[in-house]
Amino acid sequence: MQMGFRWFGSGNDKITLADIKQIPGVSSIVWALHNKMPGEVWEKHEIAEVAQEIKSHGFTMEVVESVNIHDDIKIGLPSRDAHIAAYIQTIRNLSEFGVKVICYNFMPIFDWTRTELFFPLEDGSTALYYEKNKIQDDPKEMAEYILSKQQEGNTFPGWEPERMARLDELFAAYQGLTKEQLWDNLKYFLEALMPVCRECGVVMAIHPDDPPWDIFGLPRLIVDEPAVKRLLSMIDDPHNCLSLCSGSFSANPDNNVADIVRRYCDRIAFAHVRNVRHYPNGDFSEVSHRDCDGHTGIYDIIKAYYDCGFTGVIRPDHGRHIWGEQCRPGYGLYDRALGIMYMWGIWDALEKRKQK
Ligand code: DNO
Repeated sequence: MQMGFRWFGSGNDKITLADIKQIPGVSSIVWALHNKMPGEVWEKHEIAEVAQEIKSHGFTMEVVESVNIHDDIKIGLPSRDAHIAAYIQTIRNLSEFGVKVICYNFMPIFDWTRTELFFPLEDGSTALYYEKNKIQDDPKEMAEYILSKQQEGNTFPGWEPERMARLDELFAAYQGLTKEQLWDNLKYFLEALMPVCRECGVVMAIHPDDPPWDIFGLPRLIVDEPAVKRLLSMIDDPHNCLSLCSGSFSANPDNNVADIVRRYCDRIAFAHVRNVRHYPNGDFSEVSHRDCDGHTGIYDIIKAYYDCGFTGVIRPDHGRHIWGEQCRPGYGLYDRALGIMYMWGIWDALEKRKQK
């Protein structure tokens, strides 16, 4: 595996590339142009600026997370073709800078969704938390809560305030869209992209829905193993892959992430590793990466990647907020660095054992 670290860019992240350089074994920066709205072309001069910074610190930048998808594509409006053309141009531009994997998601309106961003854990740290009961009524209340935690220069991925300001309009546009139609629209989008992906050597890697179930009446697709199977066979092309996020899938205790890794390893282009703790009422909280702190099965997952000979980028996903760090929810330096050391610990032990 190559170890990656998500970085939100100069001026948009308190963590610097120099900080990241000091975490053992990180070779790849997982990046994006976070100021771009879905549908906008990422211009070469904008990419070049970030590329120069990342490369000057000796990192690779082959994974972009995310190039977000315009709602018109998800809804299947006639205007989708223009947005797809813009997306294709972005793929071409990114490929010129060595980008090999584009992580994206196909969730209607909301990206990752939580009801509490700083939930106190018993050890004195805080972490992201999902309370099932709160996601039944008013999407606006939830969105307002999440946006209220955004600070200047500290954007949340997938929660563009400009889009959130149009929630009524967006809900109206998605009104009546069925799961099957959403699958069709995903297929249409990917089919249009595949020729350029082949030509440019870029893989589209979908991120699972987080959490993996419908919310506020909006359909969600990438929720379990049958959905993964459907996605990969719907377009059976090595450029149609997964960004396997362990925490997203394992919010549903019926999902076995290590099993998904073993079955689909050759179609996993990028991985997020995160641990989740379930509560009997269906709520869940995020916890440290240590296996016994949650229910995701981190050891089994890393072992599955190891056994499959995974060579792609793996990054720690959300961490807790520890030692008083003031940071973007889930994306502090300290706990993600601890997560990396835990993953290396497992990986190195497996490697040493093999050598004996
Ligand atoms: C949240 C992230 C997601 C992810 C997108 C990928 O922390 O895991 O926002 O980047 O869903 O498109």
